[in-house]
Amino acid sequence: RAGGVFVAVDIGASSGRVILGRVGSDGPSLQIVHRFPNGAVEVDGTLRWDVRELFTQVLAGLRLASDSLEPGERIASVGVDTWAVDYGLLDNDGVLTSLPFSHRDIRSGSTVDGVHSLMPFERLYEITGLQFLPFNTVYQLAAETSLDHHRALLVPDLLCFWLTGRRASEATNASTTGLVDARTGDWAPEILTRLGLPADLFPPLIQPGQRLGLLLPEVARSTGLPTGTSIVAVGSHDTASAVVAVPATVEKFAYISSGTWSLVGVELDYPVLTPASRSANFTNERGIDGAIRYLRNVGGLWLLQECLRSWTADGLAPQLESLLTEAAARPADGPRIDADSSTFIPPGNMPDRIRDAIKATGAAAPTEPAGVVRCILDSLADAYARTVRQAVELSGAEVDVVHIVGGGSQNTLLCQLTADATGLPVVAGPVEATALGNIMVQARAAGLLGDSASLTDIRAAVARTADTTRYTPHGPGTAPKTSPIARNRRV
Ligand code: LFR
Repeated sequence: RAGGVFVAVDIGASSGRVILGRVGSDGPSLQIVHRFPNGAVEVDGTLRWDVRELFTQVLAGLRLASDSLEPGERIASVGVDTWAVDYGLLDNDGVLTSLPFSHRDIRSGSTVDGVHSLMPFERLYEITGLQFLPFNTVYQLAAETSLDHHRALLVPDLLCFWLTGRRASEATNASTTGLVDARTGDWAPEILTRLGLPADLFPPLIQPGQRLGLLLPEVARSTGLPTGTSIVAVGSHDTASAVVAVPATVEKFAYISSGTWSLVGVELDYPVLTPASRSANFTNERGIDGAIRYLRNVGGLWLLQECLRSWTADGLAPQLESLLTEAAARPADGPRIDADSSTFIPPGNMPDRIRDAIKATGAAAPTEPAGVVRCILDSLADAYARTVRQAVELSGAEVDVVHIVGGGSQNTLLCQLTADATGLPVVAGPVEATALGNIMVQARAAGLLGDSASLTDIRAAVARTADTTRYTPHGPGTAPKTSPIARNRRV
């Protein structure tokens, strides 16, 4: 089959990338053409996303992508993914009214009780299967003073609107709002009505693989891309795209998409909406082809990123590599914290908050940065193992191997600690799984993988070229491979 060239715009909470993906018969290969920093900005004491600046970076990246083509190549399509949950509000003229709030803003959480008084969490979970996170879109919307004459677009949908002039809600990301029915995959009228939200607050859904539209003429002009270039919907929730590109070669796997957040779970073909799943706070987010991403958010490398930021501000000039080497040399039975705790969600003063959390467990807090780093990684590995175990128990899925993709897959200490804590082999990589998932969904839509290519086929293609490292567990770990529930039993 002939090959094709695609562009992934992939923006995470701490950095963005524009990537050219060439997909040939031997699998995909990536060329990063543009990287830029991202992070919430402070505006009048609130935490916002500077989406206008992000859009400028997207345009710069598209220009670089166009300039990086080899003779004879053309870009078949472009896909956009970012983190989930956060949204921009547009007025009647389609103009953004203010910069979108970050889910790490302190307003998150303040509306939870109000929302639950209109609709108890039990009922919300029964419909959406969405884990409780104080910043889910449904709670953020409740903090808006007025939604009259407003429309909302999740961040990647907003960027796509600016690229094409077309509004749609991409389905995987919509499933993180708390407003989508886990069974139908569509907006849940009962929730919108009971919470007094306009039925048309968000536009109708579009599925990954569908064509959203063509680049606006002014975008084409400023980027050098042909006016006929398509924007194709991908798993615009970065985690959905990352899970597409887990290079699994067996059916029974768990995944950890490890970046600013860690998303830990399994893939199912049915949602699990049981009270036990609700109590364990597992989520049923939508994947590609209607797959369910049954997972839980775990604190993630945010803890480490924030510590590095604090130490840098204190003039310590921390070098991550040497901190990790020192951390690896420390004993395995050091202190642990609850990496899942919502107290770690907002930014600021992370080393002290971690030390306080350690002291609260009765253990002595490390004085050296390497001790804090080791505590973070031990705690993350423990949380990964606990979460894999729970996913197996609650869903009935079986797990033979744990895949770690994303930035965390480069952290050899974290990967080994995860193998040790789970007692399962860990396959780490690819680091750019999100961009790969974004590109492979476009490649399939372009007919490159055959008409009926399944997720398994996509993963096999990714595995052919993916750069991975295998970690073998030392010790028994804690994660059972199978649960007492028969696999594939609908729960
Ligand atoms: C990861 C992620 C998570 C989501 C969090 C907030 O980047 O998209 O899946 O829970 O960010 O949007």
